[in-house]
This record gives sequence, C-alpha cells and structure tokens, in this order.
Amino acid sequence: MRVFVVLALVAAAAVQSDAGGMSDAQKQHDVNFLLHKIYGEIRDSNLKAKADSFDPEADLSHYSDDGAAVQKLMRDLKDHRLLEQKHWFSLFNPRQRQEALMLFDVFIHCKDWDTFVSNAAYFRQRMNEGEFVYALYVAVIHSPLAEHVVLPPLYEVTPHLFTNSEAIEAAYRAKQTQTPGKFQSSFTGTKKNPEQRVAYFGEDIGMNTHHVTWHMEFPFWWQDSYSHHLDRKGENFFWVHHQLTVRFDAERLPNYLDPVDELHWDKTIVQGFAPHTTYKYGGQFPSRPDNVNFEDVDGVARIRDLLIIESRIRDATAHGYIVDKAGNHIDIMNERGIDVLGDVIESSLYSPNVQYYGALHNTAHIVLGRQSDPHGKYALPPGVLEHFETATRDPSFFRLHKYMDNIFKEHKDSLPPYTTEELTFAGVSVDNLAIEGELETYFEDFEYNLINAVDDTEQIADVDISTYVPRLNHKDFDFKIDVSNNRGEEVLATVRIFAWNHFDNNGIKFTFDEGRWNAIELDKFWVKLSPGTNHITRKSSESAVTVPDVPSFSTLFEKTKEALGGADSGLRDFESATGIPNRFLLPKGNEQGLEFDLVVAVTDGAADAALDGLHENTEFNHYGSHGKYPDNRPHGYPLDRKVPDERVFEDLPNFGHIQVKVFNHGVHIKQN
Ligand SMILES: [Cu+2]
Repeated sequence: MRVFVVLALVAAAAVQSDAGGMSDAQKQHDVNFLLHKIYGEIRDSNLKAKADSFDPEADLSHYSDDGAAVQKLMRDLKDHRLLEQKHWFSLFNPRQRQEALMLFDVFIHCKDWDTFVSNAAYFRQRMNEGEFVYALYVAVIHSPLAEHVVLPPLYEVTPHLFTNSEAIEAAYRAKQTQTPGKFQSSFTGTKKNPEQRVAYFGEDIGMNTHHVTWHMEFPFWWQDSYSHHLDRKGENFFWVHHQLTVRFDAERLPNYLDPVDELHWDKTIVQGFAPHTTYKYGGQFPSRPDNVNFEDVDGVARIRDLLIIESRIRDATAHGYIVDKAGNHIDIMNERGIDVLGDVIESSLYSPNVQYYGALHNTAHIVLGRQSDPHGKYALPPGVLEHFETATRDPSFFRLHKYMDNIFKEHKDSLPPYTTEELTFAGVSVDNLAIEGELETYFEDFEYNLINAVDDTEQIADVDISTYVPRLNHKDFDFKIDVSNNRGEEVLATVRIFAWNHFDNNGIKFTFDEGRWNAIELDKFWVKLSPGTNHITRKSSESAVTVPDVPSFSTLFEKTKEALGGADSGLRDFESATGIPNRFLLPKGNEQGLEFDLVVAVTDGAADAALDGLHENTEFNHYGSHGKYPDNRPHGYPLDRKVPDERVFEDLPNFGHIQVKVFNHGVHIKQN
C-alpha cells in the first residue's frame, strides 16, 4: 500500500541505487530474522556471520554520507558510551533517542541492501535491543531500499509492551516446563472502575500498533536531510490525534460514560491507572493512584513552564500568527496554519520556534508518565505515557489529548466558515445515500504468538506459546451513493464520508456544529462520474483510512519461504501499517442501535487532487508519509471549520446526510 513511495524513489534513485539487486523476498527474509528473537542470538547463519565478521567502517564508499554516521556511532561504541543491552528503552529519553537515531542515520545512508543488512546484523548484536528495533523499524519504513518489506507486528516482536504481565508470566512458565500454552490476556482493572468499560479501545493491540506506527511514519525528530520532506506532518499530527480523541468519546456513549474532560496542569488527575505491564528488562510499569495532583518532574519540566508554553501557544492562535526564531510573523489564518500549529504543539523539528513555544505534547507525555515518581526517588522505569506502544492504555492519554485538541479547535474555529460558493460542485448532486447491510459491531478473541517474549536457546526447541485477547470488529457493509452529474461530461469527484453521534450523553441532539467537530472519518476516495446518474458502491473493507491486520510472524516466514521459491509473496497489501485497523472502522454500537449522523460530501476532484490517477488507486493510504499527500484539502474538509449556519450544508446539492444505527448485540466470538 505504499503507493506514494514511487515519488520518493525517483528522487532517491540517483543517490541510492541498490547495486546488489537483492530480491524483495531476500530482503523480507533478512528483516524477518533481524527482528525475530531479538533478545537472543540471530537465528539465521548468514546474518549471524555478518554480525560476527562485518566491519562497518571497512569501505565507506557504501554510504551516501561517506561514512560520517557510521564513524560517529562506532566511536561511541568503542568508547563504551552506548546503552547496555538488557535494559529498557524509551524514545522520550534524550540520550537513548540520540543513540537510536545514530543507528537510524547509519541505515538511511546505506547505498545498498547488503550494507544495510550487514550493519543491522552487526549493531543488533552490540546495541540495546529496544534502540535497535526502533531504528530498524523507522529505517525500513523510510528507506527506499526496503520499499516492499513488510514489518512484523510489534506485538509479536516486543510482546511485553502489548501484553499484560499475567500472560507474560504464564508464557515463561510454559517455556520453562516445555508445555505449549494459550493464555487469555485481560484488560486492566475491574468492573468497579467505570473506565474499564472502554479499556477495549485504549488497550487494543491493533490500535496500539496503529499509534506507534504513525509516530514512526511521522517522527517528531525527523529532519529532511535524512532523505525527504514529510508532507503536512504537523497537520497529520493534529488529525490522527483528533480522530483518536473524538473516537474515544464515541466509544464511551454506548458504555454509559460521559465524554472525557480535558486534563489540565492545575487540576487533579482524576483517573489513576495500573498498567499490569512489565518491561522485558526493568521491572513493572509504574502505577498511578486516582486523584493525583501534578507535580514538577525533576530534570524534565516544571508545571509553571508548561502553563507558560500553553499561554504562548494560545496567544498565537488568538493573534493568528506564530513568531519564528528571527521574530518574523508566520500567518496561520489560512488552511495551512494548522500544519504550523501542529509542528509547534508536538513539537517536531519542523517547529519554527522551539525556544519560545517549547514542546507541549512531548513534554506533557513525560510529565504525565512520571507522576508516579516525579522526583525519581523510587528508581521506577518510564511510565506507559513514555512509549507510543503503551500510551493509549492509560485513560489519561485521552484527557491529555483532549486538552491539546481543544487548542487546535480554538485555531480552527477562528478561521472563516466555508461559503456556499466554496462548497458547491456545480452540476453534481447526491441523490441518495444508504447503507447496505447492517452496521453491527461485535467482539472476537484474537490470538497472537508470545514466543518472542521468553528467553530461549537454540538447543531447546520452541513450544507454541500464544495469548488471546478480545477485540472490536464489525460486519462488512457497503456505502451506496447515487450521484448525478449534469455537467455534460465526465468529471473527477472526491467522496468524503463521516459519521457522528446523533445524541450526546444526556440524550440531547448534537447541533450540526458540535457534530461536525466530533465527526469520525470513515472513508475518502476519488471517482470519475459519468454524465447522468452514477451508482457508487463502496465496500467498508476498501476504506482508505484503514489497513488490514498486520500478518503474523509465522505468516511472514511462510510467505517469504514461498517467495524465495519463486511464488508471489502475497504481501503487497501489508506494506504500510499506517492507518487504523479495518475491523476498527466502526465505533461500538448498542442493542437498540446507536444513532449516528452519516454524511457524504462529493467535491470537485480535479481541484482537490494533489496527484494524478487517484480514481484508479484503491489502495491510497490516508497517512502514508512518502511523497506528496494526495488531497489538497485540509484534513476533515469540509467539516473542519465552524458551521454557524447549517443550512449552508443542508441546502448543498452535493452533500448527503442521513441517520443510521450501529448495533451491538453482545456477541463475543470466543477462542475457547
Ligand atoms: Cu500520539
């Protein structure tokens, strides 16, 4: 699905030709084994030989930076300055991040696969496992050399960050006694905790994978000098977290929970959290009791600094401009303003003035993550908020992001509303909008392998060890959209589909303006409309905002073997894992049918499309970072700006609006 890589490749081809001409199957084989059993010896003899005998500095002509990155890393390695193995790793730890990025810097400057893979094998054997896994994942996502490589699911590579401690302990016992086992993983907490009712959302391993993958696709530490520019990175940061925020509120309604209140620095953190998660090395993830007040975190930030940063950012949204490092004003009162604001709030290296606006999001993650031990008195490892894999497990994650989402809303609401003229697609009208099939969610048990969680030796054979955990799914359905085109010629159209809850938690109907801000994006695609009536059928499985389940390690090994034997790997659909899982497309319904507003906006595709041929591209991935983002419009368009008068939309011929019901009949398809 990494279709936009083509653009990046054309540019990269000049500097990075894969001289070895290594096959995709061979590359897949290498990556499988580089990430398999990362806490032990490499299990592929070829790679093991490279790890033992390769000299990264022997021939610097294999690097596009003449070996600058590899020499820097080797110097720290030889000086014993690198983090030891068998130690936790957190991207939010500045030195640990620096080391992981030094390795990434080596990978991204390799000119050919052999150099890439030899370095990977070499450093896997010598660097901290967490740093290695992170650097390799980001390199495979971004390096043109690894274009068609499918990364294994992180929950099978580093299961400790996804599975609860109880299942991990059971896995160790199974391994020690050489008894195959399949263990149930439970969500944290008990029924006495109301938040437990929505734990299936924050603790969903597919959602966790989506979140960590997104942050690898758009890293906050990215510099364009690595290889390419990440188009609309700041705006993507806003949008992906906005979608998580509104989606979490939508999940709460059928569970009889109010929408979340934003977290604030001078208010109590009402919800505690006991992660029931253990580091592979470093002990338990810290817990936080209910009703804790924020404290300064030694060496990270004082609460009053966060308040100052927030007020500077709010000043910027109120003024309508950001002040850059040189004191110049960057106007944000336009459709690109959100992109700059996203860079500022995260903050990423794209921020025009980190000195002044700080790094609100990243600092907030650390400060919140450390509230169990803010002064470092108890030698606790980092909290769940300090890893993208685990952050959403803590219910305070969504409160923290609601806080930032509200700042983004201030900015978006300050922009002028769209006018009828801007929204009209002359001659095109939506005649009918309907759903075919019932919108029904249900739960099912999902099983995945835990073999990489436990220690082993090559001499003793593996036994099957897996865990299963409930997850949300939905029945397949189709969107049926009838669109007439009276322009007398074929036209390209963009079809955008959203849904929002019809009623709030008190049973009060959302206004159009409230609803549109809470809209969940369900799909976006381009289509050619013939003159006359067009009957569009769009399958739920085709949604451009979703990705299929990442294939398991065992599937990858199997498919790679077949591909090495000349068969088609059948892995193309899995090349990008950036997007929410397709099974997660619909929020949970209820027995009577939870009412939603379903809207479709059909807009001028020629004006919207940033690339050619989008109507033929059924695989376009919403969040992919390669090349130009295909949509010229802001994320959430045309619902991204305030709507003081909903008649602007309701009277628009190219806009469809119906009510639908999402059911959930209590079905749970169990493993045992
Ligand atoms: Cu995030």
